[in-house]
Amino acid sequence: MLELYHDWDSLMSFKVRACLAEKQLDWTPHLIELTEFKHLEAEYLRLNPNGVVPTLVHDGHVVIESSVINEYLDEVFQEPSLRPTDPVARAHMRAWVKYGDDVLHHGVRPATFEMMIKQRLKRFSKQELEALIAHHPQPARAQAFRKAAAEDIDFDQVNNTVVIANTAFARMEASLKEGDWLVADQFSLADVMAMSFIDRITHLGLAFLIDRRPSVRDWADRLMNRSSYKSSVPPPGTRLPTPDADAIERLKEIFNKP
Ligand SMILES: N[C@@H](CCC(=O)N[C@@H](CS)C(=O)NCC(=O)O)C(=O)O
Repeated sequence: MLELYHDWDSLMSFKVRACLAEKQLDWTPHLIELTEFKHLEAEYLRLNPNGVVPTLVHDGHVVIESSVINEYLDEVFQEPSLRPTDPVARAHMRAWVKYGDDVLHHGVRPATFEMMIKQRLKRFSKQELEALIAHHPQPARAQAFRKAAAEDIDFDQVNNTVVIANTAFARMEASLKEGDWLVADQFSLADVMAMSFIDRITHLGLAFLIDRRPSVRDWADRLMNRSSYKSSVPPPGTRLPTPDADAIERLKEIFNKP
């Protein structure tokens, strides 16, 4: 039995949902709502001491870290395989997945925080927020929530996401000129990683960064048409708030400034 502790509008949860769907595996969901700080409750911290989603439980065995979870799923349930057999191609796949963890996940955070989470946090009173974050295992993240609740959008922060995403799409464009998928001609865990990134960039109103790159646009459309992508997208009502249209226009102006 596979159980997934996840939140709908979470990049890393999306990545594991998409992997489960690609491998046509049934799973039992446990919703851990981040904006309600459910990931910081003692019961969940016992499963995942990092206080983050997702967490997989397979026949009672706990597996954490989304990239580790996806490789674990591909190892245990072999067909269809989402990892190339050639060692060089497999290393390239792992490098993309690591880039997703180290660069892209952190890279989208400023825009997500500024344009989506800030809107959501404003509904808590100061006391309610303090009570919720009192047990946060990472003091720096708790401080970021405090700051976020009190401030307006910081466009310099959002622009950090724009710059990182634009660089990522340039790298992806170069790879996609060589083949249909990020690693040569095989759909792999690298493309699964990218699905959640593309979803977030699109929802942030930053799809103009994808539209500038023809191979990335074509690949993103192919990814979005896969049933695994469609079933992993957060259903209506579970999304973080959509950024204001004015904020997106302002970002485009900053981006297009010579
Ligand atoms: N390296 C971890 C990162 C997980 C992670 O940061 N998840 C985010 C959602 S995408 C989270 O739970 N954030 C809650 C917080 O930081 O308070 C993984 O890949 O599983």
